[in-house]
Amino acid sequence: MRLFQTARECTVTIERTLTAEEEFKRASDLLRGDLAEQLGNVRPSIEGASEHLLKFHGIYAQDNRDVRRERTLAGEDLEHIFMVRVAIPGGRLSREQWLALDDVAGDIADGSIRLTTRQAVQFHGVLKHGLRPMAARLNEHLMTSFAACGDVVRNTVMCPSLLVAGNNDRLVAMAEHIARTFKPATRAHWEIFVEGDKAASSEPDEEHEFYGSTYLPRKFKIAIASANENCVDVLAQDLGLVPMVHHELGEGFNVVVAGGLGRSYANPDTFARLADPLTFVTYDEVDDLIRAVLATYRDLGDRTNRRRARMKYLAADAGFEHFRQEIEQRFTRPLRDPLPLDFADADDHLGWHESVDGTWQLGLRVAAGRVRDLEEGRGIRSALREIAAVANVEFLITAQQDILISAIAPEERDVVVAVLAVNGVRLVEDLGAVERSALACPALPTCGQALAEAERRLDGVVEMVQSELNDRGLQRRPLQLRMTGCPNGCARPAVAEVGIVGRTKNTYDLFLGGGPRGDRLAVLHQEKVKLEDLAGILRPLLDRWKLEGLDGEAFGDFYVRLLDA
Ligand code: SRM
Ligand code: SF4
Repeated sequence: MRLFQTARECTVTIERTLTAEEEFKRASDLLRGDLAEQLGNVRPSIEGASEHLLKFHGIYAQDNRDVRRERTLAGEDLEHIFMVRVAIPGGRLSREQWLALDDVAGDIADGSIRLTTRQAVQFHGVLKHGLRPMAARLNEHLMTSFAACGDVVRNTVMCPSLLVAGNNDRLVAMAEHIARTFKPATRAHWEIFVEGDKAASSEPDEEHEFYGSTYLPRKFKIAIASANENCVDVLAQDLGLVPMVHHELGEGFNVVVAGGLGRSYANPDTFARLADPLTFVTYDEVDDLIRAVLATYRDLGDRTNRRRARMKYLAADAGFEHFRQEIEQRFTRPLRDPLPLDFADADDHLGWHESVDGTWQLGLRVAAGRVRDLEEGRGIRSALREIAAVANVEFLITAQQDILISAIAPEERDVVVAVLAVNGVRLVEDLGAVERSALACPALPTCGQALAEAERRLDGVVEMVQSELNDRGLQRRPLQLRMTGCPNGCARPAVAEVGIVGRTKNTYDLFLGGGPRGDRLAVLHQEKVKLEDLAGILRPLLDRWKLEGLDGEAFGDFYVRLLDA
């Protein structure tokens, strides 16, 4: 039985209700719109349909929300700024690339490099006239913001342990391969942002053979996880690949599909959903499988309502079996049963680890992913810059917003440690249990969707929760805390042990009971909590965890056991 019509069969009905964004894409001349003209004018903003197209180029039009009200009251224009996201497949950067990012942060952005929960990099506070120079500088160092956002396959995340050269060579290039295959083919970005007036714009350009001119209904996220631990939150992804060995077929991937965490208060039919196991494929089959899943989404995803355009809703509305049949049809052969998945707790990869080639890797926590000096010329930004300049290392960004300095030669370990010490960068041994794993999204003042603070309040919240643990002698017990300014869930609070989700300017919904393995959704414990009341709400639960918790039982597991009792 066929549950869906194909996109072609649906054309007549869909065309009446397509979202404005679908029309913008179709009419955009392959993502050009009037971006070139708008970039050239003296206004500080980009407006109209091109503001949407800008996202495909990795750029978000924002305004400084700290001054929005006073400017509006004074009848002044907003302070227009831009966020630029650089897609970094698997989060892997050479030292030259790190230095280039650092230069760009200082010369064109607000002096910080923001590591994201998808192993990418964001720059904030970029002015319009800085967008073209930034694109050119990134391009010189083989980086780009193109397709870091927009209705395409987003930055593919990958467990850093799979990326360490020599560990598993076949996996090392996988995230890059996915990025190359599913990057839009149009030359628009290079023409408009990189080459500018030098671009030979009269040459014909081509649509991507897979996407066509309307790309995907919305974003699509892929992760490659380790089979042992779930640091990338693979079940929060549209498509997750877990390298595993099949008893008959040998090496391949267990595939999970249709996860996603975003919700919206205004749309009660939106929800977080964990991915379901789909199948096991061999290495030879994985490209076809990715394409089949994506084609299902491209053809059948909702292009009439962007709030429900993610693939998870397709699977949920149709029922997983029907959704699976649609994928199978596009895969053109039967899908095997998946293998069982059994993750251990997520590894944060912090601290020292020896690689199989004899080099070392040092994982450093970056609070809320914000690489910035806290005093002039001293701090984590200066430290990473100096290390990149003097040592022959690589950098890996993790899905926990942290950074790993990789490929450190044994004789360079002391230099690295000395530079970090001079800059006051704390190593994992000096971190509290809560701060070690805490995440926060950027929220205010840059994010246009933020209802409440997140990144700027994280330290205070971490300190408060840590102090509650300390008071109970639980200071060494890990507790995963994630905070976001709205229910879009960019720091993945929906799978955290403690998820703090912005509801109004001063209140948050408190979610508890996600798992440290990322395999369980947290449940709403209390709505509209003020941060000053958080400790009081957690206190009795922490008391019971201490008294009634089983040996080594994680807080999230304990909380769910309490609910079930
Ligand atoms: Fe996100 C939108 C930041 C990971 C779900 N996200 C945004 C925007 C672009 C706000 C906007 O649309 O105007 C935020 C930029 C704020 C700023 O000022 O920088 C933003 N998201 C982030 C980052 C930087 C958070 C971080 O702390 O690192 C992450 C960048 C990822 C990257 O490098 O590509 C980020 N966002 C996520 C994740 C987690 C993940 O992918 O593992 C999620 C939940 C998973 C999911 O997709 O379901 C997530 N972001 C969203 C959503 C909700 C999507 C939905 O299904 O409805 C939005 C809203 C939207 O797309 O309209 C959103
Ligand atoms: Fe913005 Fe909400 Fe994402 Fe935070 S969770 S960055 S507030 S969209």
